[in-house]
Amino acid sequence: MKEKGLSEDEVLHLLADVRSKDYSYDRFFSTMCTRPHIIAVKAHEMFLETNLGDPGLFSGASELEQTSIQMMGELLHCPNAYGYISTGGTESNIQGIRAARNTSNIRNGNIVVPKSAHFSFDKIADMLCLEVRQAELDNDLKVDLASVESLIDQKTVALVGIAGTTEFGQVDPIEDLAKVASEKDIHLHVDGAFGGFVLPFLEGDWKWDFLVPGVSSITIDPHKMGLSTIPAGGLLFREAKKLAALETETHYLTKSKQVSLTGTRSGAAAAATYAIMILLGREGFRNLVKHCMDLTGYLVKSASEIDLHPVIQPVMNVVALKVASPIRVKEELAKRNWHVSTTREPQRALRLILMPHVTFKSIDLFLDDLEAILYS
Ligand code: 0PR
Repeated sequence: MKEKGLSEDEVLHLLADVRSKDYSYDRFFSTMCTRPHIIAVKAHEMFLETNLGDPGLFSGASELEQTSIQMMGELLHCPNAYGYISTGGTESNIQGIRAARNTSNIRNGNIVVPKSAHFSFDKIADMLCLEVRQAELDNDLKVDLASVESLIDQKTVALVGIAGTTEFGQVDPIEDLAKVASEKDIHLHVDGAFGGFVLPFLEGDWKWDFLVPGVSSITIDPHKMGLSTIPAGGLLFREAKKLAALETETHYLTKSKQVSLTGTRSGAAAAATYAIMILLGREGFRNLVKHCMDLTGYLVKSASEIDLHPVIQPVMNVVALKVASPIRVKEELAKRNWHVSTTREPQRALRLILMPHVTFKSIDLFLDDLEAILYS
């Protein structure tokens, strides 16, 4: 830090300069985030200085957090859900499993996750000292129930199902997992970080949330398909005692107990999440998801015209396209300022997320470049 500071204008110029080095969302097919809705940005700004780490000082922000959780609970068929606004899917997954472990009375336990689980579960293994057992997937890339059952033992503290896998957007057979979990009295955590704001608005009769008896907790991220600002995650429990299992005594704060992983945390994310949900309503989200699914259908159809096909028929707005040498193709696309990612072996493919910032035009331009890379 220099002795003498700069003028505000100089600082802003420097910031704008650096910001111009960031790529634009217009060129992203790799991300599960998107530009936040303007109302979310405004709400975020209004509540930026609030601190939910000491909620008694910010009862307004705290009220918005509770209302956001209640609205997400309604969406997931449990209006009386207990939870909090976290920093994202990783924190929600960590805390969901921590609650399961803390209420189980099992030491040196394990959890059974699908092989398709997000890497946040690797962090969980390390942080919570739990063995993470990976269950096989079936041909549709859903978790295989027999494999899950074979991995469960006396030390299993939680099963995990995914509603919208990171790489393929697939939904695990949550009802089947819930049956097994209920029979064995094991916590079932559903990772709906991505699918949480998609499945409730998708056509079809999806049974994956608290409507299914046996689902104990759900991760749902407002900063993905919820159009909220980063960092906004949601963690919801069916029962109060699970949330209570995360409590730490806080002694000198305005509330005597805290459930979040972080201490000081802005109320901005809660306000942004609240604002977007009341602004759009279910109808607005339904339209948004329909738009993303239209983009998805358009991409799949247009790709098939250049003989490219998805690994699985997309369930939500995630497409994994089979191409030769996906990593090389990804690098070539990056040279043309298109940002995609690839799925893992053994189904290595180009992974494309059709977020609201994508347009029909950008799909056309992208596929023109992809065709040129592949065939010329
Ligand atoms: N669970 C699932 C199913 C996820 O897909 C993700 C993240 C998480 C949990 C963790 O969420 P947080 O990243 O909010 O902690 N899925 C994306 C991924 O890892 C996140 C992402 C977002 C990646 C933007 C890249 C990017 O540019 O692929």
